[in-house]
Amino acid sequence: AQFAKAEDAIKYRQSALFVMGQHFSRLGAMANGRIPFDAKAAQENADVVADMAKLPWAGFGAGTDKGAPTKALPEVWTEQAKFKDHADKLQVETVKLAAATKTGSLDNLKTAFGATASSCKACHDNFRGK
Ligand code: ASC
Repeated sequence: AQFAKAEDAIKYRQSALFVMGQHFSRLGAMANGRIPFDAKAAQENADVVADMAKLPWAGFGAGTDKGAPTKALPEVWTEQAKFKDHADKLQVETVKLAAATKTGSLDNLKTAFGATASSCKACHDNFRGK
């Protein structure tokens, strides 16, 4: 296994998701007009989001349902194919998001941000508890 103990796997996946969320919310601020659109910053943030989107899944291995505080629901392990579909979808959407930011178009960012946020939400609704 990649992790010495379940606690490390849980911290690892939470850390990747936290970093992703920080960079994703900067894109959201641009997409929603809370901060000015900065094409270069958008690209940099989207690249981090796409990189981070690859990482959390290795931290959801067998036996990592407990070992540190976690909101992950048991369905992560009992519905693994469905969980993987969500993880794969996120990665597809974040690659599209990164590509959209490279066009320099705020409209493209808005569209791709919305699609990516839907993918975040779909997985949270099914696999993340309170
Ligand atoms: C975000 C964020 C999420 C998603 C989700 C979309 O900005 O941190 O988890 O969007 O809220 O509904």
